[in-house]
Amino acid sequence: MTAPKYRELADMLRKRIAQSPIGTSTPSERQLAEDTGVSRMTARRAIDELVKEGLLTREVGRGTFVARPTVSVPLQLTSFTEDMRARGHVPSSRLLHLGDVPANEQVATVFSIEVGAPVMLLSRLRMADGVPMAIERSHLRTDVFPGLDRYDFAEESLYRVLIEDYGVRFEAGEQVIRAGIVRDADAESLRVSKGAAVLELVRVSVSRGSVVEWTTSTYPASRFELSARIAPVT
Ligand code: 16G
Repeated sequence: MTAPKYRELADMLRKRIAQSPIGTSTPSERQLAEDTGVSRMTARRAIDELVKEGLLTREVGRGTFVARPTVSVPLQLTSFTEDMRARGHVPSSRLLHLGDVPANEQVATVFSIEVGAPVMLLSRLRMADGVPMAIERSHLRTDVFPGLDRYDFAEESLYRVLIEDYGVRFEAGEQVIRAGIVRDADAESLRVSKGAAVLELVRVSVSRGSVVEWTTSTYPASRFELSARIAPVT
């Protein structure tokens, strides 16, 4: 059985995209249909497929462009700022929330504190070269890090502040990765459609035997890849 037409067309476009710089504008449905002799519907399906895969981005009123490649995040106790810089991207953030919230049961269990005790919630939209990559919600112990709310976390790296100003020495961490669907409230900031697939990375990091941070990072699945060194079984 031969592959459907739109798949063949998508394959052809995939090869072209691989050789085009990020941001290159790609032909419109109409143009593509004309150039290749397929129907507009087939051209649309092929483009849709590539948008879904994260290879192309559609910008309303502007057209379709070659998307930036997936960001690769290592499984190490490094910060977003370091990860992005190491890959040649310019990191930036938009502050969404910074202030105390009462610990719910989950937060209280993670930090071994009373339910209702104040914890600092820092929420940020994290970007690479101005493109939204993740929404991060970090919980931190207010009593262990007093005065965290005086920092401008749109500019600052949380890990730099914790290490240099509060003397944290990250010694261990645990990370859980799970698939999910974007929260409706996050879809616009992340520039994905409602219902888009995301990956959530939940990190607990430990310094001097105590949990210092509990962070959930929500990445659109299309912009994310995880890489880890695989150690031999000992
Ligand atoms: C990373 C960490 C996150 C940490 C943040 C600090 C993962 C999955 N998470 O995103 O736990 O809070 O870096 O980033 O890697 P910053 O120092 O750039 O503010």
